[in-house]
Amino acid sequence: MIETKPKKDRFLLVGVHNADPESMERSLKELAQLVDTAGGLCAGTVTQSLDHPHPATYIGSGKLSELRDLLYETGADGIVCDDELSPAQMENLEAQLNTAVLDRTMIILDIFAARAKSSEGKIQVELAQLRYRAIRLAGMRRSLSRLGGGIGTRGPGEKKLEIDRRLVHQRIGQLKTELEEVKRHRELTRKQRIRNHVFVAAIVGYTNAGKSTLLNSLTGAGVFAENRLFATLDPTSRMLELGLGLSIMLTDTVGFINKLPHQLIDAFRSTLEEAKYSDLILHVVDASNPYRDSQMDTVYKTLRELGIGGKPVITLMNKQDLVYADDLFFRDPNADQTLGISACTGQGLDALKAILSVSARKGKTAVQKLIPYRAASILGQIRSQGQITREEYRDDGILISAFIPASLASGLDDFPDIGSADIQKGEL
Ligand SMILES: Nc1nc2c(ncn2[C@@H]2O[C@H](COP(=O)(O)OP(=O)(O)OP(=O)(O)O)[C@@H](O)[C@H]2O)c(=O)[nH]1
Ligand SMILES: [Mg+2]
Repeated sequence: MIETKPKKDRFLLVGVHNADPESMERSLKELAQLVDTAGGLCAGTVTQSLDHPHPATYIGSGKLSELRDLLYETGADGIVCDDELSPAQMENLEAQLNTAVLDRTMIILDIFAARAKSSEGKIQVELAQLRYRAIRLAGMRRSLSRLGGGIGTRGPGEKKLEIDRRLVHQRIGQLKTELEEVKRHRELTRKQRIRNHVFVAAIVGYTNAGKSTLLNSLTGAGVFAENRLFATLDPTSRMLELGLGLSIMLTDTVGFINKLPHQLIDAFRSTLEEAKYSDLILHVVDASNPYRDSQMDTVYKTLRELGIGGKPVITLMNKQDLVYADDLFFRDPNADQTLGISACTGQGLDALKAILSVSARKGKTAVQKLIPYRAASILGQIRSQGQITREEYRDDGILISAFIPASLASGLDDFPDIGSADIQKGEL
């Protein structure tokens, strides 16, 4: 039996740089990875040094003819430009090269569309895709018809994206309403969490840094983690037990990437903002990646763009099992603390838990008290300002163990302290 696999479209990657050829090379390598993730193949690269991409054709006319020749020689199915193209650039390139013209944004949107699982994720991706398309419909229709239904044509859940201008705008309106609804729900859950005073640490970082692997190692969450870009789209939260009844919430989020399309940032704002309402940022870095420094810069830039700043940051230099010994003592100057870990081998995770315990308890005092029933109303305050780790109703009162702000602790001075030994006794 002969198995026929669907043919992969082959693309020439096109990049422009102004001064720093190294950063462009890094960006093109990443673009090749993105194209591969989206199910295409890289057939070659063409680069040009320019102060700004050419406003009409992205690259200059000389390069354009070089690109035309290379398209002919390689028989590639299209080109992918490393920056987001304007509608005019896309139309002009398509007309002059007679081939499918895609850009970095389309590829990232396509990957997101394939990954979207939850209804919120699907709405967000489709909205971002349609916003991108709304101003490029004519050019895209011609360009994509050359690829026969591959990259760039798929919406979430393999659904074909709308191409009729009037319907696109209608659908955008509909999706915005749906998204508002989902957002309201998310707000509610968040408020609930704040009311319960759960300490939240948000795991953020560049795509493929190991965020989901870390959440899995710490909590056994069973989140999909894979050696591919954007494995995670939907935020997942899990409780992490830190001993003595103290638990905090860890939230895994979508990864960042250089030149993350603004349509995605807008559409994913509420998902990405999970980090905004956290008490602490855990910044996971792939320490074994040669480009880790620029990846870290991208993460901080994206956090700023999302209005997330001024929170304590712990940078986790992950994948220490792959790092050479002389590279181990790196410190992130933007973070409050830097810690080397390996989410795979478990190295450094106990130290991380100790740091998390200290952070979660900062400014809080551990109390173990027997509250008489006549003063039971104070439990409401304890619950709202602190975290109760144990609550037991006995004949002589309510026995509680809790972490509470010092100001509240002094208000409990009149009630008897109960040591852990007494608690044990009480149990007997
Ligand atoms: N060797 C090694 N590999 C790791 C480590 N942590 C994660 N990985 C691998 O790195 C790859 C990416 O891991 P994920 O946890 O999916 O990364 P992520 O940051 O969640 O990625 P996205 O969801 O795509 O943003 C997987 O193949 C993991 O097995 C580590 O400590 N050591
Ligand atoms: Mg992930």
